[in-house]
Amino acid sequence: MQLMMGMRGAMVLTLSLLACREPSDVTPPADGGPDSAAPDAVPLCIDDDIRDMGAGDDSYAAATVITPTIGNPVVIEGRICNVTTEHDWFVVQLPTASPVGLRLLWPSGTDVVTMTLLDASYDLLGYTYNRNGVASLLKEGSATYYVDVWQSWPKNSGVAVPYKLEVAIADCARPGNDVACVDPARPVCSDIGACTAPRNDCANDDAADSGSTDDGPAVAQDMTAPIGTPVTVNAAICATSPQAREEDYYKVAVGQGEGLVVDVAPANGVHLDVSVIDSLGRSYGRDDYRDPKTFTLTYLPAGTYYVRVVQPTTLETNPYTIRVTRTAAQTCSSSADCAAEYATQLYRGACSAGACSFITSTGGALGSPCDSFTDCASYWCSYREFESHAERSVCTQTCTSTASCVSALGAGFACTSFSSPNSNYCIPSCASDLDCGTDLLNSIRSPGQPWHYLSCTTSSGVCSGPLIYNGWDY
Ligand SMILES: [Ca+2]
Ligand SMILES: [Ca+2]
Ligand SMILES: [Ca+2]
Ligand SMILES: [Ca+2]
Repeated sequence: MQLMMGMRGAMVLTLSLLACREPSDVTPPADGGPDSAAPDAVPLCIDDDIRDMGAGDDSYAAATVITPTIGNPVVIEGRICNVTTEHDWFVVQLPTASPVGLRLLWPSGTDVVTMTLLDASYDLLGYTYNRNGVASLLKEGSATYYVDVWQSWPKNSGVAVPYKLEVAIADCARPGNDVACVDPARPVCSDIGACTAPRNDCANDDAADSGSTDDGPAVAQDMTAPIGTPVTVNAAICATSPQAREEDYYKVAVGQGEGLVVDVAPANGVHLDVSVIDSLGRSYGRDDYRDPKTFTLTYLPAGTYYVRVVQPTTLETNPYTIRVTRTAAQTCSSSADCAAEYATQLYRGACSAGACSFITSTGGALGSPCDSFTDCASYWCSYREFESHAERSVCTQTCTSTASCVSALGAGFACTSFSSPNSNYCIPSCASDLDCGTDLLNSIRSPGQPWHYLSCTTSSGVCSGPLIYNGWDY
């Protein structure tokens, strides 16, 4: 993309970028955004930063060089105003082509500050603006990136707004991918996808968070003990949020075919988010709506498993207790064994060497066994989280009638009956609500169950909704 500077160039850039913005990154201002009207009188920029003294940094040719290394972000402090010539350009130069993470912070309010990211050929990689005071971009594919910081609202505003620009090599690829951070000094995958040091923000936290922390898998507390011997840790946690970053990690090593029971009991009635993951970050189970929670996992492949605890809703520090128990090894003989324990365990459909693993093949034809959408050429797998009899799960397709399912997949299949016609697909005929699986977003649990199960009409074998999606029934 050829960039032209000056008011007319800026307008062209704005309009073309609006057409390709990513919706998740962009909050259009309600009362106007980047200026596309004719220019008014333009004031000078007052209180600009030191890089705008002298020749300035208002074009990519005059960009300030940033050379982040693996580790914590480079932090640049600057000021930006909305006069037509004021842009702050940076060029990020990395040793090799690597993902880059950027975060821009400024006082939230009415000011809209915009960050544009280009590659070495000035092709657009990303674009974000809002008035919330924080904007992030995480992109890959280059060793050289150009970053343009500019103010798009209010228009013709000559008083500079302070900002901080954080730039890092995104060595853990995506925010929260803590398992990719193997250095105990930098165990946390930050909001911009870089392994960073923990922040230790909580008051009255537990012993594991004083001094060093347990904020990533690389520094997880080891709860491995002999089979059948529970290990209990009394801990505490505050919110994970921009104000207070806190996670507690635990790990346990198991042998082939063993199981785990993980109990997490918060005090003070607070809700915790708990996940059990493997060394690749794959989730093995969930229990989102019960506090206290219990996860029961079976037929695990030998390896190290991690329990991640976060407190999403309240800032203050609350105590909780975690108990982990290894259970005796069993040997699976078929995928039915893998499906037998289903209430809080995600189905892993491959019985291999006596343990149950995720199916990792891709492109499966209709009727092929599956445990996730990526196993199937159609991207439709009939498995629905925490259903019973998941061993019947196969690659499937959307449908409008049970007759079409029988035609495509054979007897014993039915078309779901959700309220949105486009979300129905062929699944094995149900004999109970548990066979239908769950609506993960519905917090009203079925009696005696950790989840809200969908409804089975036993006479027809049809599962029906409604489902909740982003707050809407469909
Ligand atoms: Ca400036
Ligand atoms: Ca400038
Ligand atoms: Ca803690
Ligand atoms: Ca912690």
